[in-house]
Amino acid sequence: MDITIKRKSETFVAEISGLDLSTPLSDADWSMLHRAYLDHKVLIFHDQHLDPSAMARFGERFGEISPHTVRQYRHEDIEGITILSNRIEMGRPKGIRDAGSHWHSDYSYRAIPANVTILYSLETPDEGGDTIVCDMQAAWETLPDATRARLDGLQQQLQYRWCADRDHPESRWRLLNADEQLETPPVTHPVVRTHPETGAKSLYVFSGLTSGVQRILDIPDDESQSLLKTIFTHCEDPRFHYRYKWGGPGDIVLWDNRCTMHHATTDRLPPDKPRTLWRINTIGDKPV
Ligand SMILES: O=C(O)CCC(=O)C(=O)O
Ligand SMILES: [Fe+2]
Repeated sequence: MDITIKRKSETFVAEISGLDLSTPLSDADWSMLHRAYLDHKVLIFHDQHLDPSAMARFGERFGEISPHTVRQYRHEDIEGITILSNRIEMGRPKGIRDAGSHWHSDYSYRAIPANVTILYSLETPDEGGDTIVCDMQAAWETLPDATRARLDGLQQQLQYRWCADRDHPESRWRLLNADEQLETPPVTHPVVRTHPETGAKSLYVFSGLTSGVQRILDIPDDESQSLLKTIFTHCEDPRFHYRYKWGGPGDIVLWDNRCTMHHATTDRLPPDKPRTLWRINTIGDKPV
């Protein structure tokens, strides 16, 4: 079967057909797929049939698998797979109910954040639970020159679930136990990062609460706040976004966390619309 690659949006996202990801990929297929990953940032596949080990084998093509920070919902056979689900089974949640209904990039709060995120659908609702991705290279390239000149080279400090409002129910002070607090110290990352494989620059700062951006370093506090506001508002522009409506079991959506951010919509998904996905992440590089 011929492999086809169809671009879905002006600057990023491609749908690939003609590839069966349940069997080991030949080196030629992997090299084509890796090129597509760098060119389109987000790849979509349909009608795939993966068991946990096939999912892990596919993930390993992108690098070393990095298990989720939340241990409770790791797959019982393969710890690198985390279950995202709004199902309740025997009185207990089957998976993470809402893995991020705000703009974020996976593990940006770690010293070494994620490279790829791969999501594989086992069941999807007829309505709701879409996943939105944002092209952070396009967002960077369309900022005014003066803003780009100001931002380039700046560093930010962030910490998992840091929030100016300590009483926020989702803040680290409300949600994390002592061990989890110790495991998530503040980290410093550039505001604009250079992709380690393509050399392209992207914005690398995210408004979601899990990203926990505290401030841009070495500039006055009010300027840090106003620059962050400028960036977050700029990235809200739908021309950088692609909204994926899950089509049913066997869909795969994967993205490059080094040059995109994403937004789940599972916070508004009612419990009578079951949605269950498997997720894998691989370890990326220290952002520079
Ligand atoms: O469930 C989704 O649509 C995305 C989940 C997500 O952001 C994540 O697992 O990091
Ligand atoms: Fe995420």
